[in-house]
Amino acid sequence: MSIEKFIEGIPKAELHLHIEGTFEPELMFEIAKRNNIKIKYSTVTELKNAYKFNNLQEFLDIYYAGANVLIHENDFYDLTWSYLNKVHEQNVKHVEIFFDPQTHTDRGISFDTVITGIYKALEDGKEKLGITFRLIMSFLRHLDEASAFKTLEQGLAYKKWISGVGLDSSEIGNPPSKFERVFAKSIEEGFITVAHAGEEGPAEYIWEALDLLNVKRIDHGNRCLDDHKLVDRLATQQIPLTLCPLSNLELKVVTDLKDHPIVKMMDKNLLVTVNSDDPAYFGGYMNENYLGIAKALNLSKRQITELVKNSFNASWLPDTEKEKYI
Ligand code: ES4
Ligand code: ZN
Repeated sequence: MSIEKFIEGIPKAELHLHIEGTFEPELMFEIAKRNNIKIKYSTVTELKNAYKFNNLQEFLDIYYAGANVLIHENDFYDLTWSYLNKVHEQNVKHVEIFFDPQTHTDRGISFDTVITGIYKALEDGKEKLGITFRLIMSFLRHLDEASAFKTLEQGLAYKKWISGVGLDSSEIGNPPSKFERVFAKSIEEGFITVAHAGEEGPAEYIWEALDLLNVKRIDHGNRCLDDHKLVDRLATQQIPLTLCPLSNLELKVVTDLKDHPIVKMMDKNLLVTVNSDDPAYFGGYMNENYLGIAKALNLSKRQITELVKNSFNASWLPDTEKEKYI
């Protein structure tokens, strides 16, 4: 069997996905039209041509601009439903997805509108497509602690729907320590914590995420390789890293997929997983991410199977559910 068919056929889990990053240009134009909002670009092609990034910040500027057209509950529903249908075709069985409440509440959209639209689609996805899910509310680290606290307060009313909290957006200059108290309160309230760390930022930020935010997974974590003591810690405790190969390529975290550290990390006994991050912006969903590294790094089917098993292992599914896949 070809490597393509093998990747397509194997049941997969996605653990690092920003729902706002699944906003395909075609849907963006459709929603902008019905909401009477003008997009800076006049055609889908023109918009897609703007997707050329030299770093994380250049991407974030376009990503936040795109999210501006999302106004009504059904916009958030359509965004999520369209993502679920896409990954259903790719044999994705379980998703743990981020949403960024502040991206929307800061422009006057209510927390309820955002989460209800997303959640209803996830419920429909479970019922109609058989995709199980967890939802993670992510704080924007370029904003202040007070704003994160306010967001946490808003999330408390939806505790039943939200499994965890995360930390994303502009990493350099916004260390995990900035959110130590918000995360402590989040844990007190029963949320699991994760954080983006070591994507562009230093290994020190990964230490902080572990020691100050008590995270159960590190999102990205590429830069851990700069610090062998950190690698030891992550390997010994089997803290999962949610890697995003195409994202790393598009944001110039790596210059070529052939240089992607995933195999080096597996060799160091790190619990690494493959994810798509912001697939509408980075040119691929789950299968494209797996295929990208499989080809660039000449991965065997055994290595791909191991990566897939890692994802189910690192997921927040109960053991009885995990066992179906590992
Ligand atoms: C993100 Cl790739 C990445 N890094 C940090 N924050 C983000 N938000 C959406 N995508
Ligand atoms: Zn991310």
